[in-house]
Amino acid sequence: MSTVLDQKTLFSAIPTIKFEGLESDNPLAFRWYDESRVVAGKPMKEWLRFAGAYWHSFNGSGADPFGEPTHLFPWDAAGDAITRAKAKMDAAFEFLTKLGLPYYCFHDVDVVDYTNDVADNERRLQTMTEYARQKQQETGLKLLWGTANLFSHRRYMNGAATNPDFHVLAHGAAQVKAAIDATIALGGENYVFWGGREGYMTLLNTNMQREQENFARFLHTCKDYARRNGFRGTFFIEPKPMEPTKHQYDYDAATVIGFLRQYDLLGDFKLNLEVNHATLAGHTFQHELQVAADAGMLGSIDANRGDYQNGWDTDQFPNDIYELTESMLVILEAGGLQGGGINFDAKIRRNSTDVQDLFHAHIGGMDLFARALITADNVLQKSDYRQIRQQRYASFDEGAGAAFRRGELTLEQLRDYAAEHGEPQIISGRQEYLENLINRYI
Ligand code: XUL
Ligand code: CO
Repeated sequence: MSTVLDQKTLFSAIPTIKFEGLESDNPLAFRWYDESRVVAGKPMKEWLRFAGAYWHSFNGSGADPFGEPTHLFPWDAAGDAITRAKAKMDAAFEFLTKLGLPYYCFHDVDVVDYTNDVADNERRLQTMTEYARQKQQETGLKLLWGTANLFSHRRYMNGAATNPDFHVLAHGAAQVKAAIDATIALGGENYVFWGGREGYMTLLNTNMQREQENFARFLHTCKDYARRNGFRGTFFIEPKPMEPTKHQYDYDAATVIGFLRQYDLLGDFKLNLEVNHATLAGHTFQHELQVAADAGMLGSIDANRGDYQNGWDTDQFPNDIYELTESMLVILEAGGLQGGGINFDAKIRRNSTDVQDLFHAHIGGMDLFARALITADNVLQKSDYRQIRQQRYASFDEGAGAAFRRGELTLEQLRDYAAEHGEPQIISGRQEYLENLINRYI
């Protein structure tokens, strides 16, 4: 994308990407992702529900704090805001269709440039919503989720829903209203809140309790509006511990679940978990998935990966089969994602400037998830993985252990059990055996 190509020809040299299997050495083909192959009772396509992320693939310029853009998109030179937005959407749908991605996701400002005029922004988004609706009809592509960007504009520097200034909160609400309208009009299946600036930089100027109460009230207000207007999908909160704020309120899955419970939002909201956000919070992705699954809140995934050496959100495409297989074990055992899918919230590197790079990135990610799905299913079906874990807790399935779980034992009775039965056996957790098991099925 470093050379400014004619808009219509940007992706024209790239063929439609097909499944060719493991024998293929074609880098523009899938080796694992065979969308109709049935795994664990469902076609892969239904387990994975892949989505392309508008913001990275069609807005991400490759610029970093040290350097100017390296991805020069031809649609940026196409004329006025709506003409540019339409040219970008043509390219986006061409890309998504060629890859066979069934879904896409966007922020309001990804689709069309916004100004400071609320009514003008609404008109712009409505125009582009109508354009997208036609494109969806032509291609069969669907909207996995919509969202509003309440973090880039300077007015949000102190937060949107948690801003100390009500006037700013109202602007955030105006944006969410328009983004919900667009999501409903496009048959969007979910709506995401990622609170990039919903947090604080220093407690010295922050009333944390007030901000969190306002945040909850804001979410209730948005949810009530959407429900009144016919939105039946799920709202997702996307946890992240920091960046851009020093301390984000939606720190991790457990924190968000506690927040939703405290403010009576559990019925309408689930979680959209992102790999690189999990690792920034000091967790594995698998941990975050399991916390959500255990609460019945595993909604959707933002797929990417971080960098072992960097402490920030590098949003690289996933490429670690071991990590993903462990993640797929959690997802399969939870029965899949609730309403969501796998959105590639990932960007090609600043110096990846060939048109093919965006395809290679997505093909790699899709193949990796497909392979992880197959591998995890094999581990569950063919190995003693489940049995080992079940056996580990067997002492709670009968006798005194089961009585304890039923709440029938007092502290004195537990004490007497310990005294009567002497010192427990040393029982191995067998971690290395289990790790080898996963590698065996990879
Ligand atoms: C930022 C991030 C966002 C959300 C949507 O780290 O992940 O792109 O996914 O606002
Ligand atoms: Co994300």
